[in-house]
Amino acid sequence: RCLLKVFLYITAIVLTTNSDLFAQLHIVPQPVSAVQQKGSFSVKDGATIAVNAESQIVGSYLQQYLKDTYQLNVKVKKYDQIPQNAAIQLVSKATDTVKGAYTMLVSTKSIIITGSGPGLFYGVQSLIQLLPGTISKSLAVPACQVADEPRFQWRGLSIDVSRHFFTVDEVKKYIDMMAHYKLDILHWHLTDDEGWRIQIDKYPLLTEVGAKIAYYAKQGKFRKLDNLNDDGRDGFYTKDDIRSVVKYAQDRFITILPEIEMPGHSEAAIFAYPELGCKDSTGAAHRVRMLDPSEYTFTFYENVLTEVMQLFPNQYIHIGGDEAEVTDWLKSPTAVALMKREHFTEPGQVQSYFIKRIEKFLNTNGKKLIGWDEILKGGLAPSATVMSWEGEEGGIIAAKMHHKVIMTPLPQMYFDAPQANAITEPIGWNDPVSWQMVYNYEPQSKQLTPDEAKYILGAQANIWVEKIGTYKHLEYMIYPRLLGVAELTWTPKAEKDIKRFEQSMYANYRLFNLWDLNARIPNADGLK
Ligand code: TNX
Repeated sequence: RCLLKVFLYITAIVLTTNSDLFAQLHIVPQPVSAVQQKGSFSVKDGATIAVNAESQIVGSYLQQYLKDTYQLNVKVKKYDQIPQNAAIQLVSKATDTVKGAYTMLVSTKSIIITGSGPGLFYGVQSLIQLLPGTISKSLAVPACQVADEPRFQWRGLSIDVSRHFFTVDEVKKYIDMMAHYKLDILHWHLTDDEGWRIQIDKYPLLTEVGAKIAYYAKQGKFRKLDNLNDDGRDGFYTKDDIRSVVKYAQDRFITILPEIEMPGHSEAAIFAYPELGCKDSTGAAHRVRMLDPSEYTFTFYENVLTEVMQLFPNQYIHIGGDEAEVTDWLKSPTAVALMKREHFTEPGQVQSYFIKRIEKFLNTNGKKLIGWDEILKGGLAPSATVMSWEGEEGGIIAAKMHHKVIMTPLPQMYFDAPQANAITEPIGWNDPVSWQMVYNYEPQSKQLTPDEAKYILGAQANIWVEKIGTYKHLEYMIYPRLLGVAELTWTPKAEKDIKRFEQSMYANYRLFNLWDLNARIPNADGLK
């Protein structure tokens, strides 16, 4: 099977790419401008990466990459003034251009990358994509001139660690692969019905009980779950784990957006602390996924968020808000009393009240709230950012209200859908979403005026793992489709070209091979 796989890899690459990889520069996402020149430069064992104080982290990153990937040992040397004869020169320059902008000049004498912190890092990623797919002590890079900057500042991907737990090392590999394609936001879906994955000191049962849902389900103490024989389902991250992932991401210029779900999708938390759950007038929990809008719940979640905010230095916190079964609240004495007091006529207003209270709390602590598009129901919280997943409609409405928006619509941005064939890739819901569909997605809808379109921060691909039981399977769902997301969020709209992209995408399979990345191979099974 392994031999067959190697054979398929090679045929797919040979069939679909130009056999001479140097005939064209293959950088994904396509840079704003990239011009190939005559000749090449070889990065050799013992070469020097010259850095200044600000480019040191990126220099060490490249050094480590060359060692891990090619067993090539290079030196990093720090200078006040970078010498012009060094093989690789990483020149950090504070620029007043777009965040992430860089230039790269590969001549027959040297490689010079110039940019600010993230820009330098992205320049290094472009360099990495020009390196060969075989291990050698001399890596030839085609001479070229690249000038580049991103179109959007939100280039995201999510990971669901609730339905299936992924280890710290797996999350770090996920981050590494995102970084290769210049993505900059990892949305970490840390809580859901099937598991609470983040240590909270004040409420230890969240992880002692809420992170062991599969164990309780096997004992018949929690409802029946799909894929129960998936052994890796349970687990959680300690605070040290979280800090180490945050730092790892930071070094790769990736911001982590933590998500703590409320008021729906909260079954694991309620299982650990039943007092949180929505009850009927007899006091019995009549639904186990919905939080009761009680003072106990608000205090509990404010305490949780206080600990979460300490771990994540970024400005945004995602509070979920999707698929809340708001009609459940009509049976809850707490919610009914709240509706009476606030003169609400329908339970959607309770959802809005809930989110607005949480937003106020976050804002008081210097953070901003993001929620799924259902937070529009009953009135949007004053400064909330909306993630539009049920198509683009919620995002369009929010942008017209001058709220910030991240486009992550079904079907194009949903990577839990099969890539080509629902029979050979049995996920269970959603029609196939091909890499071509992903590539052709345009985040700034025609329904928006140019002024409204500015509220679209970018786009993000989402993946849910109810039916995905291993890290390898997760990679298979994400690649190569993620390369499409990289290009649609980075490359100027006018530069997009699906034929050229297809070539570059296939050229990247030689790197997938080096990285041991389990990407689906289009065409290998006769399906695009
Ligand atoms: C809806 S997409 C969800 C996820 C599920 C997915 C598939 C979204 C915001 N919420 O929690 O995993 O459907 O069941």
